[in-house]
Amino acid sequence: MERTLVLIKPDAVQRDLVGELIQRFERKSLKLVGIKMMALSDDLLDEHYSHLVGRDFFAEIKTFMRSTPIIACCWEGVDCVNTVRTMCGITKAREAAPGSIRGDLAMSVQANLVHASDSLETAEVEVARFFNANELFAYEDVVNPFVYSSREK
Ligand code: IDP
Ligand code: MG
Repeated sequence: MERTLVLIKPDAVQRDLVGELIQRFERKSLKLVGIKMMALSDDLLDEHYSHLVGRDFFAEIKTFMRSTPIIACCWEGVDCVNTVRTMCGITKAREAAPGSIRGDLAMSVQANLVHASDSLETAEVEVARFFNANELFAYEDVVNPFVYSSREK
């Protein structure tokens, strides 16, 4: 079963959307296997946004991401990396599809509420970047037989 990293960003914390965002993933029937509030360090952000080093907005994103603590979540599900990206919508929130988190709830490119891992390889690296092994939990999901058919797992 895939796992993916979601970060609930400072704009969601300030706008009291933490519960709404967690609820969207819960209602989709993704399984929550890790969650914590964190203040992000400069070093961690350099690593996490290393693909954006050199862009003129790099310093601004780091300041934004450090403006409040964030909520890190690890979600599990069949094909959940792509599913969660689709649920988040495209980066430029004001053009994101209605029905997606960004499409429904945000207008900005920078303040777009959530981070979600963009591939299975990235997800593995990112989950390990934000969670220690003992902060991730394996437990029986009793509704699982009603979420997936036996052939899908
Ligand atoms: P993603 O979050 O949709 O995967 P990335 O390209 O990985 O988008 O960028 C990471 C984050 O950096 C975005 O979610 C957004 O907060 C910020 N960002 C990306 N491009 C811009 C930009 O052109 N201006 C300001 N912030 C940006
Ligand atoms: Mg990205």
